[in-house]
Amino acid sequence: MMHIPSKDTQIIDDSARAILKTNDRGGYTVPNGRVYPFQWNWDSAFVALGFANFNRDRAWLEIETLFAAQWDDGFLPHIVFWQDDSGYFPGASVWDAHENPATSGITQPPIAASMVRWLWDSGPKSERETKRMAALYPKVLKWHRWFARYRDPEGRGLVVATHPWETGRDNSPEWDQPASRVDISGIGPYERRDTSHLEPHVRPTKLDYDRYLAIVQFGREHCWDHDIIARTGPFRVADVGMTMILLRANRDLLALAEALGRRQDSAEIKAWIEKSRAGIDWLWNDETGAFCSRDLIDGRSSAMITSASFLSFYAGVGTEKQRQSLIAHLDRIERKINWMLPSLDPDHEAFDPMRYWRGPCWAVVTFLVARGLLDEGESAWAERLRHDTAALIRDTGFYEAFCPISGRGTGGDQFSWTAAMWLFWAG
Ligand code: 9YW
Repeated sequence: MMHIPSKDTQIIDDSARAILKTNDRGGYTVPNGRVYPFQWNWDSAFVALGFANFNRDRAWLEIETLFAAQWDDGFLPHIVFWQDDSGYFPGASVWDAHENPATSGITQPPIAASMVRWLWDSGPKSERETKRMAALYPKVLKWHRWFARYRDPEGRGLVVATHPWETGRDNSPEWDQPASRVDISGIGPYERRDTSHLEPHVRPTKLDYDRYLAIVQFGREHCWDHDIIARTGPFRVADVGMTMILLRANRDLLALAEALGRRQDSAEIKAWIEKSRAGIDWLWNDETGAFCSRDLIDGRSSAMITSASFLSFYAGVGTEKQRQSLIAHLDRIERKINWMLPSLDPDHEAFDPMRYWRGPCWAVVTFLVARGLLDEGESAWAERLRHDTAALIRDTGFYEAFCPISGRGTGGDQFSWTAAMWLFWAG
């Protein structure tokens, strides 16, 4: 591997800020100008933390703009198409989900509540910021009510993902089996744009895309009726990542409700938390010794250890024995690669260190896992994850993700959420 000498932290800080400014489209930030020219849901939440480093007003605005696209029923889309751009496929007309603004019809990991709490807690708690927090609070609550109403059809306290894109971990091998029953016979010809910006070997395959589009087609044919989609759609998986993230987000929302004196809401949020804490054990796979996603159609566990498995620390769940098992996995994984935290267990046959969510390290998930480990008293591990993320960025650049073996960048560069993670945490 070519080793670029370490640069001064100040220079990297400046580059990170410059990336956020360059990707700022006025009120929202694109993840990457070429590859992802719209507003993405969980990206914006992470990006807000990056802006908080130098422009708190802009940080709040990022989340406010995202919630300006909330549907009447509380749903918050995964993409908001504020402007047209032919550089991304599938665009607004393929989704045909919502107008003014045009949006996609699926959601993404519900992390915004946690970011609102972080933002407010880390600030001066001035009247102005408290007002902004208080104005966002009911919108976030409405989104979480939407999750409780639509995304737990079996009442297990877990989150069902209805599309791999919803999980934010698009082509994780966890979805290979559940997506294999998606009927792709009705997919006509289409032109991908991602592979004209990036090398195909770092992206999801054609088969993955056929399935993604067939599931979009199902949603469109059912006029994005989320009741129908979550009960009868072709892809329904209890996602370990979204479930852990929502559990933590509900705890953060509860803290905001209490700060605002919203006692009735507190009782409702506490009930969600309790239900999830009790239900989460269904995701524990005893043979694998980890929390894994589970297909709701055939009830099977993925039996795969992914970076999302370690979000149990972030969610604050797991028995002592379960935690020990997960720490033992970290010890084992660490010996197999050079940079933590890979998105898939390197001992798994599907491990592919450059291909998106099948191996590369993603700064955002690593950050959440590190945060959880720190909260749970595993500070040495938390520091190791921070250190590795900082080294990857310092030596390679602000890539979308990184190879855990060579440290090379993979996916887009000048990436907003990687810059944000440097500013808020790693740098
Ligand atoms: C795509 C924007 C998004 C992230 C996802 C990531 C990728 C979009 O990019 O998905 O079309 O491949 O998987 O988590 O929000 O950065």
